[in-house]
Amino acid sequence: MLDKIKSHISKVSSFSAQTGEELESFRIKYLGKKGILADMFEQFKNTPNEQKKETGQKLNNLKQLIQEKYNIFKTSLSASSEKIQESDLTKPAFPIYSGSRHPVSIVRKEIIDIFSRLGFTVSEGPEIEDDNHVFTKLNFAPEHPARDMQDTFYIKRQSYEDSSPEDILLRTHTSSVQVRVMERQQPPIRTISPGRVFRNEAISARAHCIFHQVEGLYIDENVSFADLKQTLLFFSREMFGKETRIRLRPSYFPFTEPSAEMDVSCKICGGKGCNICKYTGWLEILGCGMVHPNVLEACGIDSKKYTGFAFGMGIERLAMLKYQINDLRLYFENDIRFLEQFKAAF
Ligand code: 2U9
Repeated sequence: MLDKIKSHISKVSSFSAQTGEELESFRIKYLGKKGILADMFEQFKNTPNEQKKETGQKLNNLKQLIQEKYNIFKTSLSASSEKIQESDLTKPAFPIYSGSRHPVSIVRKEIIDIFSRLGFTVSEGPEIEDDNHVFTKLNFAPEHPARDMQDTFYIKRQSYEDSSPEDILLRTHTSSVQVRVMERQQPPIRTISPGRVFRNEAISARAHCIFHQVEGLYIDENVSFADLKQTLLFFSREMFGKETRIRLRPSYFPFTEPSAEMDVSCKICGGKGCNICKYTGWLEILGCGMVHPNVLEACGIDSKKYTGFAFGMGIERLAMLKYQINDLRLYFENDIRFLEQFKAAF
């Protein structure tokens, strides 16, 4: 018996199959119901007890070897038959579907690139915030309507320490990120914060409960309104072309004083008037102002020594003007026919 096993081990070791048929006869010969292995296991029953251990081990080795041989040739023969099919050079190629960047990502990158060239860093922070960073430190009065549940999404959560309710909410602007920068860093500060913001609004062509902003902050000694104007003029010319003009209209925000809204000359009509700019020649693109001294003090910055400017813009709105998109909902629907139109833009 042991000799027989030895001779089969050497035969199986040197076996190779060139075709599926050869492999199949190998399988029938060794692994079939009436094959060599079945026969030998039958004979094994009559092996004297003192030889059973050694014979059993050798027989199992043979069985394992046969199975491995069979598996190796089965995989290699089926792979090579697939290869033959694949190498049909007349077959049409698989189409390569390339994606495109979302218009919000394209415009966000453009804004970041422009301000990076002026030395602004990019800062990020949490979307789930507290009242302090979104409202209180930004000089919002306790009864300011923006704090209202009708404008802001609140999250009910209990404090881990004493189970009291906490003022957790979704940020309504990314100014909260800049409050966090000021808390941990003294001037000079020159940073922009792009990110998602959330407002409790009914969804329509012109409003959405989620949108993207970029806010900017520049704080140092002797920063003036003239610095703000020059920075925003540079930004507008880089973004909309070097012929672009800007104008500032007085406005009000709790966190800046004085405050302004900024328009750029309409690129479509060059300022002459068209239906995009509603025949005014101007397009409103951002809000800005000098950081309120109360905000500086609330964040641990000496308002006698330092001044600063800030600005904020909605990315969807900028992309709407750039690509003449007339409905905000298109940004969030992921309709491939909308998204594919931005393939050409980097
Ligand atoms: C700090 C202090 C002040 C950021 C500013 C605006 C004016 C503004 C809106 C434009 C359209 C938001 O997306 S929008 O709805 N923003 O008008 N934002 S000044 O002021 C800051 C920022 C950070 C610490």
